[in-house]
Amino acid sequence: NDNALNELKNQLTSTSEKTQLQAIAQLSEAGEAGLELLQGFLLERRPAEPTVASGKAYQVLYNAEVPSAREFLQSHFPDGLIPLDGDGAIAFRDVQTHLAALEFQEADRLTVQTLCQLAGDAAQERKWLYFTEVDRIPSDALQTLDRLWRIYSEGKFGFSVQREIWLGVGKNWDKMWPKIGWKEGNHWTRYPNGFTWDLSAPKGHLPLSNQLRGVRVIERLLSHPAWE
Ligand code: UYC
Repeated sequence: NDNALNELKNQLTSTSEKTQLQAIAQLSEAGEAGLELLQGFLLERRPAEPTVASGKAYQVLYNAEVPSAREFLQSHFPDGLIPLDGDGAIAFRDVQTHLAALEFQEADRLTVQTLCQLAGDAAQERKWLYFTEVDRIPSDALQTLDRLWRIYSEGKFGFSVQREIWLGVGKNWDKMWPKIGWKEGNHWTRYPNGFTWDLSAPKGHLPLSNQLRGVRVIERLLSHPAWE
């Protein structure tokens, strides 16, 4: 009813991210009226930086399978919530599309691929990063990838999220792995099916960084000047 919808609409303007996310989840189940409120929310917020809440609202509309919602996004946000242009924009847009669609496994694969592209020809050909190549990845590219992962994951995923956890455990990898679900006891989580490819995953679970060749790549990624 109207009262309940109004209350949810108010909650969208809350300063608490958690309250906003709860309101969005409820609006996503409130039929077309709920989806229309989410559209209004995106338009009102448009001048400001996308947030975890606007990312969620976008994701709900994108996945609603309601033609009017898709048409709204097509006409107002045809390239996703975060406008991407310049060098490498196509790769970032691909990542954005899969994140918006909640296709986290494909987004993860494209993220690694994009990092390799940015790290130079040798890395691109090899299809994995050598740790000395990580510093060549421009800060703004890493920040863009991180932003995409954060806003389409309720703030759960992304390099900066992993970095905070890593700093929180005193840069101790043995403490880090179980926290982000990459290891349990003595057992490494197996790629790809051992990982959790949805938002029920622990904080910092994605994007993945293969540890087969050691921790130096992720160490460089999480110590990159981009995060200072
Ligand atoms: N894999 O176990 N991983 C692969 C992870 C390890 C291994 C890819 C992450 C431990 C092999 C991704 C973890 C290990 C391959 C990840 C993990 C291991 C492979 C695909 C938890 C054995 C086949 C992209 C830390 C004990 C490929 C890529 C190959 C692939 C990710 C084995 C994304 C986060 C130490 C044999 N694993 N990986 O990089 O190169 O190939 O042989 O981390």
